[in-house]
Amino acid sequence: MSDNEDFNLNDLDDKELVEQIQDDLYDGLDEEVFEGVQILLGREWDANDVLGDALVGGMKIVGEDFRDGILFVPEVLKCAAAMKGGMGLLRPILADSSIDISLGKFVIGTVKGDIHDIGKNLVGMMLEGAGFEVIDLGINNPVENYLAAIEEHSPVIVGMSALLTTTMPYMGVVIEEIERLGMSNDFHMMVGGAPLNQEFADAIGADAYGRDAARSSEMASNYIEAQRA
Ligand code: B1M
Repeated sequence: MSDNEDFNLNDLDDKELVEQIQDDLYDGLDEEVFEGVQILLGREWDANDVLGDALVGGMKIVGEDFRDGILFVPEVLKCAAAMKGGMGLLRPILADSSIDISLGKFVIGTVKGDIHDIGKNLVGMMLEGAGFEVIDLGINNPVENYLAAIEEHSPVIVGMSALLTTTMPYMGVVIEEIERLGMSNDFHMMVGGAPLNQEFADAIGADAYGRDAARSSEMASNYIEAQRA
């Protein structure tokens, strides 16, 4: 019998379990990540802490080794799949809103040339939890997709996500086109993604810069409440 057969995630204390989930995420072990998240939730951990400490913490390590050429795209794809599995468990909890009244529609999508969607999906979950109806355009969106969604859904906020320094300028293209069409007063424009900052958001004329999922959803809710006051 191998050592592994004796190994039980339940036997680990919280700190060890968080580290184990990070390791399993790194190794792309989706079932183990799922089970680890389940155990932390069973120990009455707050879903936001599970997300931040175990999943986002694990993905940070993956990102560093990806940058340094230790991990490659196929491996990182497995990590991303494991992360999504864990997020699937947290989704109903994070999106469990006690707010009855919808804050309105929030269109969100990753911009053209960019296929990163984990952060965008997280932002979407938190927005749902806050009381928005989220229209998710997915990844790799040209300006036409945003315009079509705006026409179809009349959102209160339009959000764009970019994870690459090469794709973030495309957010400016979308905002310019929206301004050219005279639509910029009809809704708020929020941008976010790891390489962005407030300065960049200001430079391209975005109304808001969302640093992370929790702050983005708080900013969006505050904006709508101020509009309604
Ligand atoms: Co890519 N990748 N990747 N990747 N990837 C990064 C972004 C990178 C920083 C890795 C690195 O070098 N350290 C680097 C970008 C470097 C740069 O531009 N300066 C990089 C690269 C280079 C690439 C490729 C070019 C690699 C290649 O092919 N040679 C390629 C590009 C593909 C493309 O998009 N065209 C590529 C591919 C991939 C995978 C497909 C393998 C996979 C994506 C899988 C998926 O998303 N389904 C992947 C991954 C997973 C990453 C890292 C490791 C993790 C990203 C992530 O999910 N983070 C990433 C390294 C890193 O960021 N540390 C990396 C966790 C997530 C919760 O955080 O996405 O930042 P984040 O989202 C946060 C905030 O940014 C914010 O809230 C979120 C939650 O708190 N936020 C918003 C995000 N969007 C928002 C929108 C808002 C508001 C807030 O308002 C609307």
